[in-house]
Amino acid sequence: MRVGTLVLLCALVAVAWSKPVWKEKNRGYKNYRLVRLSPTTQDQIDFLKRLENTVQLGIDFWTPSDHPGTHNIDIAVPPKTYRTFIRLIEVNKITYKVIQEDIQSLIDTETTSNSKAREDKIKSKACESQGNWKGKDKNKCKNGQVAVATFSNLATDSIVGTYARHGEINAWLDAVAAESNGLATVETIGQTYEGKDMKVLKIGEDGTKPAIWVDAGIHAREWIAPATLVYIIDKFLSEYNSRPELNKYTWYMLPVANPDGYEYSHTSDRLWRKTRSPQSRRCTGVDPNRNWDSHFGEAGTSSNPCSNVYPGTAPFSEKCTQNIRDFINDHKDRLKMYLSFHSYSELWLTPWGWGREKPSDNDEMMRVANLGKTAVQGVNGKSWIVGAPPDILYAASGGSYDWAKEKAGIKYAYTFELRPDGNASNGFVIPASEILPSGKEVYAAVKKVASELI
Ligand code: 0X9
Ligand code: ZN
Repeated sequence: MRVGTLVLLCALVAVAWSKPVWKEKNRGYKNYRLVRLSPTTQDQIDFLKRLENTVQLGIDFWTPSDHPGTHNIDIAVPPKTYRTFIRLIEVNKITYKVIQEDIQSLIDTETTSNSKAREDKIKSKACESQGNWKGKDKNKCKNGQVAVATFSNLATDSIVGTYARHGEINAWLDAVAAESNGLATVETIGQTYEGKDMKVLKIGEDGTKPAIWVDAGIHAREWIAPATLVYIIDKFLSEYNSRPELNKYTWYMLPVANPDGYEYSHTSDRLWRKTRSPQSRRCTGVDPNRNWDSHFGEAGTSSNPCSNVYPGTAPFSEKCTQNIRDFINDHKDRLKMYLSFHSYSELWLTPWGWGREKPSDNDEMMRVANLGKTAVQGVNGKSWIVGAPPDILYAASGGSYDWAKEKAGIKYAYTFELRPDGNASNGFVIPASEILPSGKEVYAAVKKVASELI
């Protein structure tokens, strides 16, 4: 037995005696560190793969271990197991750096930024009938009246630029559809495991035009993704009719693809990723981006129900993936493109996610993706990386966009990893001030690629 493995086993026995970290309720992240590792040898990568399956340590790989080549691997580590973790890393001679001392402080900053964004929205709304708000950090409307912010009325007001709750997003979809003069309608495509409505906004007429599907928030904790899609929906509602590249399609937009997980990430655990269906005596949830019927259970998955990349017992074991599958199957003859928004790393992921093989139309996939990348760059100068996950990220099977292309036959299928970039030290937890810049760059990309599909 190698020394690294022996130390790992001893550490696990020690950790097993203490209270398991995954059982915490209303989980906080005080003194959780984000540690960036730079493995250089295959042995080190193999060791990290074993570590990734060691759920007892309570560590959370923000970047999976089979990230190829020279990339960093970021891991959130609880204070309780930090010393054990570092000992394991040092025994295996892996270079590391602590890039965040306290993940809870990131969460707190994000919460404050979101409260501020919500308050600004409400003040702006409160002033609308009185001659407009004076702007950021002001409590007055332009006519001198006080702008009163009450948090009760955000649901049907504009939520653009905020991290809204699932109920608020659903209420907003209903409200914008009602005000759209028939341009948009809401369709409930089913309920989740917990009974939440999954609402899709359809923009444009049904039944005749080719169509494009966009979803966000398959992973619960990737809040920038639903917020970016809400921004894009808002832009569509004002620009669809005047932009030929938009109005030649009917668009189906699902801002929260995993509502149970998304709500749980708001109420109980900011870093929750999976669904919320019970999987074993101790562990809850399936990775909904491993739950699709495309190379199910192969690369980038774990058979441990406690793992963040547990694919479930069978393809489409989850209600949320079933509902999307059924809707897409019902519309697949008209669907030209499938887009799925995730975070983070600023990547434009092309098919396939499951392995290094390339689709026969890979050149066309890459052509359109590179045009999208250029459009993103034109907005805020962000330089996204284009490519297939096994080449630029890591192989992951059972993913939604692979299924959309392979099984539903949708020619253009992409996954986006939104802000921040892979070198950032805040990952999934970014201030609400990033929502509008993210929305603008992704909207530019979506418009561009819509004009290029053949
Ligand atoms: O691991 C994932 O599911 C995605 N990354 S994330 O950090 N958002 O979790 C990458 C998905 C790439 N797509 C597939 N491999 N299907
Ligand atoms: Zn994701």
